Amino acid sequence: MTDTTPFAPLGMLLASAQKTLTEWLHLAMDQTVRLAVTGLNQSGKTVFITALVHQLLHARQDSGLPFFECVSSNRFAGSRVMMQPDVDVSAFRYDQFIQPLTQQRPSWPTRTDELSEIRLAIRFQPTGLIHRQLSDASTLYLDIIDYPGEWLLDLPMLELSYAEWSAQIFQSCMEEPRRTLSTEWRTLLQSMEMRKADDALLRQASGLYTQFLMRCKLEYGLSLLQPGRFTVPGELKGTPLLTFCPLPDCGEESRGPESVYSIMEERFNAYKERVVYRFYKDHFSRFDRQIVLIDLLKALSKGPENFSDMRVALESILRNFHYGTSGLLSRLLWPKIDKLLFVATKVDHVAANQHHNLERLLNRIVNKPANDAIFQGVEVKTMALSSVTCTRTVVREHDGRRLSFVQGIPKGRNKEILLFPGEIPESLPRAEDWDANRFNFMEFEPPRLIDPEAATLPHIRLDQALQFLLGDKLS
Ligand SMILES: Nc1nc2c(ncn2[C@@H]2O[C@H](COP(=O)(O)OP(=O)(O)OP(=O)(O)O)[C@@H](O)[C@H]2O)c(=O)[nH]1
Ligand SMILES: [Mg+2]
Repeated sequence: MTDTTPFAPLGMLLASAQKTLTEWLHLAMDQTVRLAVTGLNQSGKTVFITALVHQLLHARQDSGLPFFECVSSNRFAGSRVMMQPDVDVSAFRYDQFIQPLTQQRPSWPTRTDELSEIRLAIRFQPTGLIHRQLSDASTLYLDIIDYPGEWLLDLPMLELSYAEWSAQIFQSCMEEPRRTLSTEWRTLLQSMEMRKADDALLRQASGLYTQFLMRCKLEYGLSLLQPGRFTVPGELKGTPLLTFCPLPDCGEESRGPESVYSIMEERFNAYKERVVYRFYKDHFSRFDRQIVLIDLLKALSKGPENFSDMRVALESILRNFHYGTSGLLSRLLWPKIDKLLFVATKVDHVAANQHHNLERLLNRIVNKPANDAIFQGVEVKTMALSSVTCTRTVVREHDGRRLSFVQGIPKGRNKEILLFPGEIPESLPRAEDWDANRFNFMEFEPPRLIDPEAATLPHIRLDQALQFLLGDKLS
């Protein structure tokens, strides 16, 4: 038996150096785009990534992408899923998501509970004379990661100390519904012996805090729930890294080295460093382009608290990305996002004549982050789209008026219905809109394709999103 052990690390080193060199070359030649798909939980990230890959893989045979210039001008030469760049991240299981979506009785992907990654290679004929003379076809590599939306909410914690974070959480618990939902947890804290930490007590306190977060999520659909791993723990379930909770400021005398406060503060800092910072550094600090998916219709349906909770969560998340234009060197070393697309997702939940209002409402919601990004030189666009269209608009006479209905199969049912989803306000809803319970948008089952083998999934404006995000890199 030959002993190859001493050479293995050298071989591995060379392989990884080579990989890095290739990555850098792609970046230097502007041949890689790292797309940040950003969105709160259930905003439609996994479905968007799946639909995007699906459309790109089928773009040559069946071009349902008239506004994606590279395809409509016949310069698109095909695309393929490639080996992903990082060996320590799971592969995004495109096949596992697309198969159920396109079968006779289709179903949606399940909620994401881990990080995954996909790399697509897109071959195209360049338009520039010099490029054309150098080669017949060029390749653009598109890297995308998928992750549970809940984890995104941790990014704002990076800027906060334990005391500041705790104060923020207690402040939010002054208002309903958090006030009532957090009662049991806060009552326990009041009666807890703080001077000496005891493992069982730490677990009880963090357990009740986790229950409180879960109830906020499941009963009220709230978004701003920190730490994100408490509701979707992934591989960290049950570890001390997730065994802490916010504590009130109880004075110096209760902060001895063995006190509950010291131990929880230590764990909070370890969580920030080992979980949040690592996630951020490895996956969130190196994007070139960003799409922010916002489920405005769900937020409207869930009521004013949920709506404002979503806005605060979004704004605090967006503060963690780097925006601006960058030259070649800074693109390699300190990448920045130079194109930002805000999207209202699932626009097929409402009739076509409401799309414009949804876009105007979206503009109103993202006004501040959009203006901040524009100020830093970023190209910004907003649009309403649907990654997978599940309904069609039907216009009918009703009481002498022509009304637009949507027709589709509601989630959990088996038969199509015709329903009037109502109207979308073009600006922020007023108190009387909320009081009148005007917003109640239904969710739908995926469309049943007549010939799933032959057809691509229907969408609304996915091609315009692709054009905005990738068009210039494919020219
Ligand atoms: N009608 C319609 N529904 C959609 C569309 N995209 C997503 N949905 C619905 O939204 C749900 C959530 O979509 P996902 O893509 O799983 O959301 P996510 O952001 O990945 O969620 P997490 O993994 O929990 O963070 C799906 O199960 C569908 O019910 C769309 O384009 N049209
Ligand atoms: Mg997902």
